[in-house]
Amino acid sequence: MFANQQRIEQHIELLSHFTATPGAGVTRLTYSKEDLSARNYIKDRMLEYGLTVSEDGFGNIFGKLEGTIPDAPSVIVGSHFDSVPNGGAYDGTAGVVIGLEVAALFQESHYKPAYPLEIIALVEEEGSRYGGGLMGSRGMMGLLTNESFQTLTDKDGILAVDAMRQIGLDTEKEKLRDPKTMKAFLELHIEQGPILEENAIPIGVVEAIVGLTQLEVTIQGRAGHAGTTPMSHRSDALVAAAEVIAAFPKLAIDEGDGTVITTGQLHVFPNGANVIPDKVVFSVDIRSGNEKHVQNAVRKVEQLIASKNEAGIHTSTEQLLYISPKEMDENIRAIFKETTDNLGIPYCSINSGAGHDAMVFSDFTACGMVFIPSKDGLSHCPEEWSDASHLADGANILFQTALRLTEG
Ligand code: HGY
Ligand code: MN
Ligand code: MN
Ligand code: MN
Repeated sequence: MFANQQRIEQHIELLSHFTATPGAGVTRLTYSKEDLSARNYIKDRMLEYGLTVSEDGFGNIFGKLEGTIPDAPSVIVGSHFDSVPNGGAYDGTAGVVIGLEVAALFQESHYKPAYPLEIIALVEEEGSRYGGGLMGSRGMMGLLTNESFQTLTDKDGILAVDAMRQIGLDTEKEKLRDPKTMKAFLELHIEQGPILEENAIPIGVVEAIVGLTQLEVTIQGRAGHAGTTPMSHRSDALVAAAEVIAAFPKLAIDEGDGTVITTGQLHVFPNGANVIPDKVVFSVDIRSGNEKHVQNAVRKVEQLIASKNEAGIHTSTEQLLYISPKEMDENIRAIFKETTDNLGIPYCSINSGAGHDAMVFSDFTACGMVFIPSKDGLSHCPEEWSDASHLADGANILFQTALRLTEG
């Protein structure tokens, strides 16, 4: 039984239509109407492939094929279905689609698993609406307090729980997942970098995922008239922020070992062309495969920001997310490699510079990730693209692995 490449391509194509920015990539924010359209499509396919469908109190979607062993833990296959603003059609979605394909192959093969198979579609991995990221998986595993979730708002002040209700989700549903109900988590993802394509290798078996932290920095200055305020009398929040952000590239390079620092979000208040900015809020994303470098970089960034506390300028830094580097499960990596070999597909071992839900689950169950090449190494942009034949390769690997892990 082999993956149906055409069916996979169709899922990717149809899901890409559920975007708030047609013609400018995929923008699918959590609990938006685009989320609802994608959610309904995913749930319909899960039903079509014989799964029992449910959603938890965060809106994560589960499709379950019961096993013959009563109350046995599930082999879970999936990824996230939200996106970055103006992102691509494959980040996260490819992993959900491969999960759907694995379910379809189980149905077509009439295979009765001993351990249940679950397909999962997770919310808010990117953090595009609520900040931080990995919300659906962290929430499932109890890493978000109920209080913090009940008060969570987006940048327009809309409560997450209200946004959930607006698309018909029940916020009172069970939120916590007992790790004892999880046997393994398998995630296919696009590489989002150039390595596989440059080396013409269709499959990467992920060894480890970088550690990462997301900071939110607020710099408070004093508003004033752009024309009448002498330069010597200013506490310009944006100038202070710009001096800090401009120092990040050198700080990352000096830290070395592939450490990266990015400011992707910056909000200026009151944002008037003739007003001296009195407040700036910006993001700082810091990553490295070595936890020491992440911690060093956080400390140096915080010192740099604190050094701006001078006449009229006040700074504050909040850590929205911190996850240490994570190794993928050795046994699953071995099964991926053996399966890929048996299928005659070339592969290499690879590390992930991107964060993934598998980083969260790996503290609770055995996790494995498989990468497929990204065209020109591009991701988080409308040009993001992967070859459907590589998706089919990935589906075959995850199907065979899921067969092995669900057998008694
Ligand atoms: O930021 C990341 O690495 C992932 O795309 N959320
Ligand atoms: Mn189309
Ligand atoms: Mn992403
Ligand atoms: Mn992703």
